[in-house]
Amino acid sequence: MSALDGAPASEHRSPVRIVHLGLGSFHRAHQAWYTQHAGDGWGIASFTGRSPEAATRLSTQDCRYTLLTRGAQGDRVETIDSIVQAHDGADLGALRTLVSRPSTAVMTLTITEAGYFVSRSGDDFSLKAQEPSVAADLEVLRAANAQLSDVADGVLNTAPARIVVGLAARRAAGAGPLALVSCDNLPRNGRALRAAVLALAEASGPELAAWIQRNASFVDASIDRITPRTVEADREAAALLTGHADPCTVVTEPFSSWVLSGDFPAGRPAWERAGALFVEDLEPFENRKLWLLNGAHSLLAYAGLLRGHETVAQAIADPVLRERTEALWDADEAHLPAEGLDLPGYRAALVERFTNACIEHRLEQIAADGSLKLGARVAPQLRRERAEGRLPEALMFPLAAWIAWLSERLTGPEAPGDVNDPALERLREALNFEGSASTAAALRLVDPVLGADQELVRALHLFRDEARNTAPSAPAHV
Ligand code: CS2
Repeated sequence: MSALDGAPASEHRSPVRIVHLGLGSFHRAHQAWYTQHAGDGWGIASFTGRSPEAATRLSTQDCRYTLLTRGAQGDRVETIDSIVQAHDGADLGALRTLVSRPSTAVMTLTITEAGYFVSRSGDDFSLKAQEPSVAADLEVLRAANAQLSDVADGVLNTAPARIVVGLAARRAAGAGPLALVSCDNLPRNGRALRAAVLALAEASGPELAAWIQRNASFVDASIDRITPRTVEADREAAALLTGHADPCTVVTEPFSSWVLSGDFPAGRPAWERAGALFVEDLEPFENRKLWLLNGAHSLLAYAGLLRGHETVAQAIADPVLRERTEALWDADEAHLPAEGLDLPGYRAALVERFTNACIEHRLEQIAADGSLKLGARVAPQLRRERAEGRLPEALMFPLAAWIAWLSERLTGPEAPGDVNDPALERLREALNFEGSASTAAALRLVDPVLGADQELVRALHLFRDEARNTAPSAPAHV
């Protein structure tokens, strides 16, 4: 039996029908959970992102792991075994083999906002071909043979390029169409993925790109389940309930949601049995999630860290930040359909989810990659407001707090410099400009149109000091 055949023959494991890229905690708490609860025997082969470590660890325990669900009322544990294989993301051989099997019907992805390398203008996305990691992948694909079968393990940097290699093998094998489901917090994530994959495939030749256009269905999806990084205390809590230690334990909240829009030409699990929703028009759902949940998360992260908080539960319990959050939600609501989304219920549920102190969701974790996240979470509504000539403080506040937080970490001789963002060097340069030029340069990295809006930049620059001054001198743990 080859390693790709999965579990020992003595025990039944589901056959691989899904290939996943991004073997992180969120994948294990979300898509793997839905696939298991669909109950129709679909197995997942999961590939890591940058390092092979998670795959090695999970493989040593047959890819089974404990999911610890922490509600305000208490903990629940269950064993998830829908992931049946775990691989190093650099292992293109395994990827080719699995993607080129006709039985593989779906590819899912959790590669983070930073993994797509696209910029957006209206409904059009284009690949950031100048980014060094993308440019290097384009070069590799250009130089390879038509099937991309000579691209060696470990040479590709980006997930979309790895997908292109997998799809080239599927085409060569005549294995037919499949669906690709993006599970990252980007608006129109399926389209973003399509743009990145097609542009990279073009480098290998027009035939491959044309085949992908005809055979790959790029599904848009809005995904939701708060999944903080697991800490030792979570592993201990899980071990007390299960009676055995599991280093691969994942901790999550009781709430979960998955809304999808698109075709599955080779079939899919009955995810709706586990609560997934299939809709024609995803936009209202994805805007509700990105603007209300993720927008508030970013607000709480930057303003909360400035005010000395460490977790979402601490930040939302701070009356100043609760008021800012409610004001943000009021402003968001003006741009969401009044019918069909149960916005009052959604907001009430968010407060409950954020207040769940059993989930230790670190603000530092959310604060990462702000230059990418804010563009999806607050820029679209703010652009609409600017088109009407308004300067809504409620929507400007998360941006002001972000810039104030960046300036605290990146400027001055004592600056700690601990900012996690792919645009870190450009942010550092931006924040060191004089006066409002610094605000303009930082804002341009989030959204070029907003960054060129002089009136907004002036107002935001003044407001940024106010955001900083809301920080009390001593930590305000509540
Ligand atoms: C968070 C999200 O880290 C972040 O930026 O806002 O990961 C959030 O927890 C999830 O989208 C919840 O579904």
